[in-house]
Amino acid sequence: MALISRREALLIAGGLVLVQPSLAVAAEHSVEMLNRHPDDKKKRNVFLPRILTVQPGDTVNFVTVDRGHNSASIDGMLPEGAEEWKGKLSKDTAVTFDKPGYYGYLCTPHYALGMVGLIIVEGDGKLANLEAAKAVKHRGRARAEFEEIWAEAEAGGLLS
Ligand SMILES: [Cu+2]
Repeated sequence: MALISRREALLIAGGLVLVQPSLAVAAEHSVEMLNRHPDDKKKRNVFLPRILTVQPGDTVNFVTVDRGHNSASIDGMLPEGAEEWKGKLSKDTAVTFDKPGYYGYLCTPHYALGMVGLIIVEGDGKLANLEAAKAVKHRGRARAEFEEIWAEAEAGGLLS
C-alpha cells in the first residue's frame, strides 16, 4: 500500500468530490431480513429497521441475515415514476432511491404474516404519494403491521 501525505489525501478526496458530487454524498443503508426480532423473540419474520428515512440517491441494502426472505415493492406504495423492485429469495438486494416519497415493501413469502416495511425518501414532493400509500389495503397481519408503521411514522414526525 502506498503511503501518501495527509495533504495529498485531502487533494485526492477534493478531486473526487469535484468529479462526482452526487456519489460523494450518497449514503448506503442496511435493512436486515431476520427470522426473529433480536429484542422480541415472539416477533417473527421482520425487516430491521422497519421504517427507514433516506435522502435521494441513497442506496438501501436488504441484507439476508436469515435465509428465506426477500424485499419487493408493493403495488400502489411507490411515488409516481419510481421503479418497482423485487429481490430474489435469500439474496442480498440493493435498491437506489431517487424519487422523494413513501415506499412500502414486503417479503413475498411472509407478507400475510406481517413482514413489511417502509422507506421514506426525503425531498421536494415527498408528500405527493402519502395518502395513496396509506390507502392501500393489506392482507392478513400486514394490515395491523402497516397501521403500526404509519402510527410510528406519524409520531416520529415523518409524515409532514
Ligand atoms: Cu420473509
